[in-house]
Amino acid sequence: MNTTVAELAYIGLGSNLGDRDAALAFARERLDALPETRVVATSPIEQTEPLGGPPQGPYLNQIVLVATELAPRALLEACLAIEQAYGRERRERWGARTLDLDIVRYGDRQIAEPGLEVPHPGLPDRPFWQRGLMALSTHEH
Ligand code: A4P
Ligand code: MG
Repeated sequence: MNTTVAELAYIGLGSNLGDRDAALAFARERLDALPETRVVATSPIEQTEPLGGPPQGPYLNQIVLVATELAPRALLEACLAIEQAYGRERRERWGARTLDLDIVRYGDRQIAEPGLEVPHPGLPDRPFWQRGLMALSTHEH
């Protein structure tokens, strides 16, 4: 008997290299294909100026709302695996590429563990994430 209840998690997608729309589409498809997980809704895609780091091109950012029975740590590992799968698929053809998946929120949970902080500590500084969460807030209950 499986008594796990699905929870709502918000995944932040970001790409600023190569075919950015394709990177986000890849991430959405792979999230929906994860076990015990489905994509419930997606925010509009925004082009944003890079925050921090060395000089670099603009990002495309999007928030994806998933309903998942994966625990936060399992969801994080799945996100990292999606990033790696995208890197592997592109490496031969296009060289550098980037796809980031961050767990922005996971239900109401507060998590501060090595390698996993939820809500993501970047949330207060990222208006594009805040707008994405707002756009999806009607799906909360
Ligand atoms: N980690 C801890 N908490 C989390 C979480 N809630 N979600 C750890 C995801 N990962 C989390 O991440 C490094 C490690 O963070 C992971 O192994 C995980 O254990 P990473 O994605 O491999 O490394 P990174 O992306 O280089 O660093 P970091 O600190 O995750 O940076 P961010 O926050 O991803 O920022 N500007 C714009 N406009 N838009 C962007 O999307 N993104 C970044 C990268 C910089 N500037 C940006 C954007
Ligand atoms: Mg990241």
